[in-house]
Amino acid sequence: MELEKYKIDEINHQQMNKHKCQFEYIGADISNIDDVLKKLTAFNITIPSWALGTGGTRFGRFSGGGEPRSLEEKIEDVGVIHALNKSSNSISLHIPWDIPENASSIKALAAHLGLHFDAVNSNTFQDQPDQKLSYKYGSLHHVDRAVRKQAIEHNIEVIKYGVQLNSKALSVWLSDGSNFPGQLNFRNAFQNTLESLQEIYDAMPDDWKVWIEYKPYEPNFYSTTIGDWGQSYLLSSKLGAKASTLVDLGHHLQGANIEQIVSLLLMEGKLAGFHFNDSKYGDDDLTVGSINPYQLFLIFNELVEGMDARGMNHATDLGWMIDASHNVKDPIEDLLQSVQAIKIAYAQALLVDKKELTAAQQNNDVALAQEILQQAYRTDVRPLIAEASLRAGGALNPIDTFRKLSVRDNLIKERGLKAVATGL
Ligand SMILES: [Mn+2]
Repeated sequence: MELEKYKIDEINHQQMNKHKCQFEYIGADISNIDDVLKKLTAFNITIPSWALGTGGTRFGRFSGGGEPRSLEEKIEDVGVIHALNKSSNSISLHIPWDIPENASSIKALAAHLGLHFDAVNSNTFQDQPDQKLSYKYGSLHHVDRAVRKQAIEHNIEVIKYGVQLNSKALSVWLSDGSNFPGQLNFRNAFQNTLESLQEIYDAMPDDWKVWIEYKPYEPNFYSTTIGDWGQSYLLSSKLGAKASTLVDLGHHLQGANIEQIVSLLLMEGKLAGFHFNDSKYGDDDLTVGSINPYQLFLIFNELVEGMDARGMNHATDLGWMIDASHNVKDPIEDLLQSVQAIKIAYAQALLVDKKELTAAQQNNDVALAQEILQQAYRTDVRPLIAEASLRAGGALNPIDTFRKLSVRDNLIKERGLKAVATGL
């Protein structure tokens, strides 16, 4: 289904007076408001193809109805999200869950909805039904060269699909690791991974990038071969300029200072981008900003500061992607909330008074530095996000509009109550 703009406009119209009041109130306080709005409008966050169905856990999965049954329907759902928030103009595919059988018709559908394809993701953490060798003991790090070769070939195949769709990056997450002490020789596992990645790297087109994701544990619980940002950075440094480190917010041990990691990776030109989500305990894949919005703000503060220091374009020079999926919400509402939370954190970071903060840091004025950051964090920037969305042709309040237009009911009518998305 496709959302008609006039229906969104009608709901905006009903909310316009209240919005105008709120926008004028906050606008009076911000000197560079046009610049902030321009940056907010340009800032888009990629929707992963695997998040459009209801997520599951290893214990169960409770489908919500009207889920997309094909890649085409997943693209249509991203189209709905983008029509509402004007901030989700791309989709990231996971192979083999979402193989584009007919690239040109898939591309045409996406373009019709104002979408393009971001990074493609490989999958060597599961065995596929027609697969010759098993990944039970890992893929790119495997002790057996034949298994490594199979995993390398899969990644090269994913690149080929991506090239057909005009993607420009391959995102690699490995579950490779060990469950028990003694199971692995760490150095050999690392070297095998490096050699395998080098073969994949060499097969990439010149204008492509490879993003190397890390994760400390799960599904392996003793060691992960790319377990932290240092290990990922080591690999991406050895591979070359087209390789960099992808930060997934859920892939850290509790208490890790993610904003500091981000700052240093940016300094070295080795930050690929983000998988956004939130967590209370581990890789919970909860809605972005639902648990710790202050951390998200602090990360964006480092991003804005670090990107500005290198003269980078906030909207296009890093990969911004959601990697969250949960089992009790409507997936489209969940994604709308996530994008909203990201844009709020970004807007707040844009409001930080950099000059004053630098002066406070130089003077060791610790209390003032905190005041400056929290002044920005405690600003209710939602009218700014709404105004940016309105100017781009989206909804003032995307979730509210999604509900008022009964989008899910319409999807259930179209696809049925028992429609289950492919993927996780
Ligand atoms: Mn991820």
